[in-house]
Amino acid sequence: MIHRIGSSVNTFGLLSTFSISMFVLIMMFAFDHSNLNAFAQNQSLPFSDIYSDQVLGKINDKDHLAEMNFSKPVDVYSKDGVLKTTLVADYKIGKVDNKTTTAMVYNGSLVGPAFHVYPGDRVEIDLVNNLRESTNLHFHGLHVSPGNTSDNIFLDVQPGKTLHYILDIPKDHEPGTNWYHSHLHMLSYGQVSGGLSGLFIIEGLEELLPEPLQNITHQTIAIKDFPFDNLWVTTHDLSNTMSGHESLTVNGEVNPTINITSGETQLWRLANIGSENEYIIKLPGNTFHVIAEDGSPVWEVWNNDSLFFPSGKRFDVLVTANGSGFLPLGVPPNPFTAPYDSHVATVNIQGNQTNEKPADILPTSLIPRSDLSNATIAEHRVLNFSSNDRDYIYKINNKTFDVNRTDFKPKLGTVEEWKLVNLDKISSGNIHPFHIHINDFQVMSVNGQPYNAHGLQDTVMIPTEGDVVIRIPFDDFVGKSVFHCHLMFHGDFGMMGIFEVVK
Ligand SMILES: [Cu+2]
Repeated sequence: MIHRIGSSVNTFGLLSTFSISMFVLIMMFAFDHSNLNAFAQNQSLPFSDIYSDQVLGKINDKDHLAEMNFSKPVDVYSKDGVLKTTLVADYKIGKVDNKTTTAMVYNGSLVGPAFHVYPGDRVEIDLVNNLRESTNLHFHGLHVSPGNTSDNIFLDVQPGKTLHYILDIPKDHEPGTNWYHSHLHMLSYGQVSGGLSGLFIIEGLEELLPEPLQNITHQTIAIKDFPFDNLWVTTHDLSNTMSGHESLTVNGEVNPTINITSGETQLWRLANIGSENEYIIKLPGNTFHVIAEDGSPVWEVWNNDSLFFPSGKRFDVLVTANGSGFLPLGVPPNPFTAPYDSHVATVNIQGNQTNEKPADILPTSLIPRSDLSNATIAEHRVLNFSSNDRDYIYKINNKTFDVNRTDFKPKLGTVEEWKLVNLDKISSGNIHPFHIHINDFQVMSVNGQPYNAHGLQDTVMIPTEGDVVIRIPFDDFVGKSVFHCHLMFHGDFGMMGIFEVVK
């Protein structure tokens, strides 16, 4: 079971083989420059231009230094049904984990502002591109139009330009934790690694909780691996995610403290808003009660001691603090990045009481079940994911992404079943977190075993030599968008396709 991955011995093996393969990949980057040159020529190498002399001059000037602000993300709420705001993408220098760091950030902050909107709201965002390369925006988890200047990842906001995004959030949009980030093909990995992401919360989740829980304390826990440190600047043609020079951040801080009182129940919004790292989050002696996954409230609340977060994953959970003192909000040690990722944050449990029995007040369901098990399937499709790490080629159905090719044309109002097959060997460690824009899906089976879905999701990990079967309802919006591997390096290097919902 994908959710229970933390309790599976195999998973740790999987993760370490993944790490090893990434390490090998990075080392290939470091030493095989014949391939790098080929990529640089067609500008498909992430980061290729970031540290040109021109850019270094810009980021070292005192204007940009003066503006640096690596503090916690700013919360921006809609008002009277409208959220109007500006996102300025620019280079900044600041300190993370006491290391001087060069970043690409929104509004001068390591984590972009957290947007809070309500179903039915209109969102207007001016994206100002002060980078020396194109960028754009994707709203991960939102069920909105993919057209015009809505969640349209085919837009290209060139350097020096501003684009006015307008999103209409449907009145019946599910509440939950989503996020936004740059999604310009071939540059998204570098830009999100560099800092260009933030939370996008659809409010209203607590109204689905039992009355005593509707005013509990919230914590947003936006996890991001941040590989741009001073060493990275001098070795700019490789990701240092696996080279030991990254900082793991939560809300822009390294190892922040999260306060909770013993016996208190809080709502934690956990999100992996980084480009590639995956985490297993656990809090010793405590259990997570999952009330929403990928921004979708569950029809059956489920519990686990650990949660698996590939890039893009979110869980909204209730935690009733058990124990006292300082506990690591943890991930298993990774030999290539230790000690930075031994844990993401520290939880300070104050007091020592358990006067509240969680089972008495916790909900069992947030929304009515809308199981697709008996849905009429309009189309069955098979998507084969395969990697060529040697040549940095990542394919779906033996094809790399082509903006001029529409892979699938689902009909509006139908449900399709997609079998996602990972052809990569276990030894390669290439798990692929599948993500589709606009439309959430239900996981039906994993490796042939029926899967007991608790709700819908938009991101699912396809295990090596394994498969996942999903059912996708294509409701409400026509138009083109994409599905892809959310290990953004793979997506940038081809593992992405286009679907167009037609009438
Ligand atoms: Cu992948």
